[in-house]
Formats: sequence, C-alpha cells, structure tokens
Amino acid sequence: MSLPQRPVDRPLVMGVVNVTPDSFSDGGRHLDGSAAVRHGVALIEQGADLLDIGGESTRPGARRVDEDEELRRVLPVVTELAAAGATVSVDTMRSSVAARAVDHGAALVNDVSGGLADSAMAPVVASLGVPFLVMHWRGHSHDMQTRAVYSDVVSEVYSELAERVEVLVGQGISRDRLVVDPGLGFAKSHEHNWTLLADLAAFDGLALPVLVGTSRKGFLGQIGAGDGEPVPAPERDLATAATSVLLAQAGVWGIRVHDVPSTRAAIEVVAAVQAARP
Ligand code: PMM
Repeated sequence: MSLPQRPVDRPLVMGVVNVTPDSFSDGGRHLDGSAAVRHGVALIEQGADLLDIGGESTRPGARRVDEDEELRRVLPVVTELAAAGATVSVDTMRSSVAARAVDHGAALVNDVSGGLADSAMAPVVASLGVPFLVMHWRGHSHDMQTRAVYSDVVSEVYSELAERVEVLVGQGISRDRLVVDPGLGFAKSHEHNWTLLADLAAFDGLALPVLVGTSRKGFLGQIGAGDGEPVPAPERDLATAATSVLLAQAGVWGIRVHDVPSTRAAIEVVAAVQAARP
C-alpha cells in the first residue's frame, strides 16, 4: 500500500477518533464504538482526508491498556470506517493491534513510539507493506515528561528521528512508506513545542513527509489564559487552527487534528494566499 498523496496546494488533514475513556482532549466522548464511527463519518464529511483511530490514551501520565481491551475498542471502528470508504490509520504501539487493524482495513500504522515500544512492530509493518508514521518518542506516557531534557531540542529530535528512520529501513520498511513526526507534547515542555514549531524547516533535511499534531495540546492552553488557569482542551481549537496555518506554510505533508472544519479553513486560506502570489 502506498502513502496517501498530499494535494499540491495543502497538507492532508488527519481527523482524530479516540476510542478511549481518558484521552486528554476528547476522552470518553467516543468510547462507545458506534459513536466513534458516527464521529469518523462526520469528520470525513467535514473534509478529513484520513482518520486516525486509537484505543490507548497517550496523554501525559496515562497508564497502558491491555492488548485485548485495545483490540476490543479499535477493531470494530476500523472495520466500519474502512468499509465506509475512509482511509484509516491505526494509532497503536502494538504490532499485534497494527496487524489486526490492517487486516480489518487500516491503510496506515501510526506508532507514537516510532517502533520503539514493541520490537516486533518494524518487521510486522515491513511485511504488511503499509505506510508507517514514525513519531519522536522517549518513553511511555506515565513518566515521559521526566525525559523532556534537551540542550538543543530541534537538533536532538532531528537526530533521534533520523536514527530511527535508518533502523526502520534496515528492518525492511521501505523508505517511501515512512512519514516522520516531531512528537509535540511527547517528552517536550511547552517551550520545546514552540521551538519545534518555530523551526519545522529543519526537518526538511530528513527528506521525508512530515506530519505534526498540535491539536488541543497542553502548550496551546497558554493561549488566551493570561496568568490564569490553562484554557481547557476542548476550547483550544482556534489556537490549533492558528498552528495549522503555520504548518501549511511550512509545507508539511499532514496535520493531525480533532476539529476538522477549523483546520480545513486555515489551510485553505494559506493555499489561496499562495495561489495569489505573483
Ligand atoms: N498525538 C497524540 C496521539 N497520537 N500521533 C502522532 N503521529 N502525532 C501526535 O502528535 C499524536 C499522535 C495525542 O493526542 P490525543 O490524545 O489528543 O489524540
């Protein structure tokens, strides 16, 4: 299966369908599988190009769910949305879940650990022949923020991703099926996230498509909060759309978001401005 093509004038929009009780941003709303399917269909109607279906929360501090529970959450939703014609990505760190999801119609595997959490992931993805999203990751969510230590966040994330890519290619995954992601919010402080956003062009050096997920993340809770409490996650979509403008201007391959209409509007504005340039 080949990598979905980015339209010439805008990034692909990946809509998030979390089938979890505790994901930090939309947790609990789609735990019921049929609600998740309805939500996925709505995201496609709103202009999502891909759907990312996950059954395990990766919010800071989250504990893992067991494999059976992850499969129980994810497989029916993957099956129904793929059957409805959506291009489905499965957001999982488990090779067994990736394999079953692809068997049920998923076209991409999105592993926030970039293959580090499960040593079988790379060989399984290589044999499935599907595209693989490789996110920058330094460890599981329960204590990942203790690993948010960098002297130069951009160059360290870059070199850790570059190393990952070479290992994955060595394990048999075709380079033209890889997408890289700097992993905003994963072992990153708020300042690290802003610094990565400010220097996305650095990742062009990897010569691979880039996907970024800023949607509703903690650092966006600062926007509009002044000195007060962070803005709650469901109220971060305007700030998220503003980052989508930056991501479109940086020429990324894909943007992972919860609220599709605001990001579609943001990236269509960028496309219109780019088309109007002499
Ligand atoms: N963020 C989350 C989950 N999966 N996958 C990729 N590739 N990139 C991300 O930034 C990313 C991800 C966490 O967000 P959520 O719990 O709101 O879905």
